[in-house]
Amino acid sequence: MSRYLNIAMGQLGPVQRSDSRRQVVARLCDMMREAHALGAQLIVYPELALTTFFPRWFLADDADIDSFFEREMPGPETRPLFELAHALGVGFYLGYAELAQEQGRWMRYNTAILVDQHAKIVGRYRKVHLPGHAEHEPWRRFQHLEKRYFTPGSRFDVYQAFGGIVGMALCNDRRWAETYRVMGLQGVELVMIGYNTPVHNAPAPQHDDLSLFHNQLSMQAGAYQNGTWVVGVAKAGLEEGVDSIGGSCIIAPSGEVRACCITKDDEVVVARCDLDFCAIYKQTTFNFDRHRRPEAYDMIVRRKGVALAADGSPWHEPEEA
Ligand code: CDT
Repeated sequence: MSRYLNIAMGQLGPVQRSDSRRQVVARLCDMMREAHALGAQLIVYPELALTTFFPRWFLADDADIDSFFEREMPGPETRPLFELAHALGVGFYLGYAELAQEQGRWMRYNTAILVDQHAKIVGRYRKVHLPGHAEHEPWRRFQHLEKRYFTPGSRFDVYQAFGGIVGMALCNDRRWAETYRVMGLQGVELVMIGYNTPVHNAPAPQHDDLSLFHNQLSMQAGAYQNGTWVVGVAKAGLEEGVDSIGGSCIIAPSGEVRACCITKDDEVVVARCDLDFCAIYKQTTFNFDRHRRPEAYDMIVRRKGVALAADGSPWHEPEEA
C-alpha cells in the first residue's frame, strides 16, 4: 500500500529588517504557487519566516521587540497566504513569533502552525529547546537571545492530518534525540522543522565548518531512529550581515536524503513521499513495543545534565543496602 504526499520545501532567502510583512508574505505566496504547480499538497516554510531573525540583536524596548510578533493568525498581513492556501488546496507549516494572551498576560513564543488544505489551523507548536542566552553578551559578533525573547513550549504533540500522523519542531529542537522520540512514541510519520542557523556559533566557532553536516546528521538520525519522514527548511543566506546555512532537505524513514535545496535563496523543491514507507522501520528494527527498554531509560526524564562526583568521576546512585 502507498500513501503518497507531495511535500514542498519553501526555503526562504534572507529577510532584512526593512522588509515588510507584506513583502515577505508575497514571497511565501509565490513559492506556494510554484509548489502547487509542481503538484505539492503541503509546503513547509522556515522558523520565524515573517521577519528577520531578530534574536541576533539585544533590544531593550518592549515595543521594538513586539514589532516582530504576531498578535493574531491570520492577521491582516498574513491573510493572503491563508486565502491562497484555500484557493489552491495547499496546506502549510509556518514558523513565526507569537504574542499570546494567557490569563491576562501577554506571552511570547517561537511558534509553528500547521494549516490544512482548507486553510484551517489544525496544529500549533511552541519551541521547546530555546538556544542561546538571556543577557546581552557584547563579546559575540552577534547575539542569540532566544532565551530572552521567548517562553519555552512544553509539548511535542502530533496530529492526524494530510493522510498521516504529523508533528512539528523548530530549529534547535532538531539536534535533540528527545524531540523525535517523543513524537515517535506517538507514531509520527512526518516531522516538519523550520530553522535559522547562523554558520558562526559564537561559543563553539571550531564547529562553524561543520554546521551543514550537523544539520543533516541530526535530521537523518531522527528520521531513521523513529521510522519517520523529516522535512527541514531553512531561512538561509546573508541576513543583516549574518550568514545562515541553507541545506533544506527531506529525509526518508531510511535516513536517506530524498531531496534538498541547493541555493541560499527562495527555492522550492518538491518530493513525493510515501507515508507507508515508515511502516517497515516501525515494524522491524524500531518496533518500539518489542525492543525498547524504558526501565533502563528512567534517567532521561529524571536528570537534566551530566552528574559527576566532586573528583570528576561518573556519579552513581548509592547501592541499596
Ligand atoms: N534558531 C535556532 O534555534 N538556531 C540554533 C543556532 C545555534 S548556534 C549556531 C540552531 O540550533 O540551529
